[in-house]
Amino acid sequence: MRKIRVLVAKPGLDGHDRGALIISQALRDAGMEVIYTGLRQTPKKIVKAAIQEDVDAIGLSSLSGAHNVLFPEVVKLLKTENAEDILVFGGGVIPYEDIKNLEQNGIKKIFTPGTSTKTIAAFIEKAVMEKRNGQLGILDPPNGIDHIGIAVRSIDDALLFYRNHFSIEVEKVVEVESQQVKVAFLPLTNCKLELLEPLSDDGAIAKFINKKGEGIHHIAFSVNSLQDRLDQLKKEGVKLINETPKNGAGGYPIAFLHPKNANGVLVELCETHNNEGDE
Ligand code: CMX
Repeated sequence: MRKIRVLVAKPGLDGHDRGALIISQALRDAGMEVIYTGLRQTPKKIVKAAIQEDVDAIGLSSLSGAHNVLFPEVVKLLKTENAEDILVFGGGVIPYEDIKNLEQNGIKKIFTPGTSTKTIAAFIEKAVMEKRNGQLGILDPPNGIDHIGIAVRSIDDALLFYRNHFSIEVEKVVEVESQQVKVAFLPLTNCKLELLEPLSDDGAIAKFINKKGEGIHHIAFSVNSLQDRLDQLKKEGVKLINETPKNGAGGYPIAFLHPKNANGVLVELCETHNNEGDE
């Protein structure tokens, strides 16, 4: 299989390329062929080099603040040259307000300072392979929030609030012996609440309540292709609690990520779409 080829380019006037050089080396270490343009390139020169070098992707780095003009210009010129199959990534000092606009204008992903080179390499590799194979999916955001898990001492007591004041009713209650937890599912329009009551002093929920008191225990995203996504997250350097999906209390495959990467929030991923209607 052809190696992934990337052009790392510095458009515009800024004269600092330490970051671009570090990224170039990291992508080489990840097995890619990397061509670096050097400083102060015009979008036209970058597009010409990308086509000549037959690259899969262009990585643009800008610290000058001119990204809003220069990055979309590269995308536009690629289109003019019928080379829009070349993916464009960006990095540098780019305010969050600009990112959405850039990503809507054809930049596949903006990496902000602090992103690990492992994450960047894994993302580019996945995006190029998806493009080559004509698939899309696991680099997209989750489909939504499947549920929010709330640790409570007593489901009956907790329900007084949700039933009496919000008319939210229980759909089903499941006991998970192996985890020593009782789970009540409370469906809302696009999301559920999961009330989690410890069945004994052993088990994760009892441990959580003893340490932190009652409260939000985890947030669960609904995703497609759960195993592929876990493999991708692992490659990107995200610490997983479950490396393979397990069967969740809701009857569909789930996996937990370590809270370390999510500011102390326990994140669960659920692959709900295969089992729609079973819950
Ligand atoms: N919020 C924030 N941090 C949490 C956490 C939470 N709710 N639960 C655990 N952690 C932290 C721990 O403090 C620990 O941190 P360090 O590694 O820094 O010490 C880390 O996560 C791992 O926790 P652990 O208890 O050492 O590891 P385990 O592998 O034994 O268990 C976990 C981890 C998340 C799977 C377990 O604690 C848990 O919560 N299980 C799910 C319980 C549950 O919700 N069951 C209901 C049904 C779920 C379903 O099937 O849908």
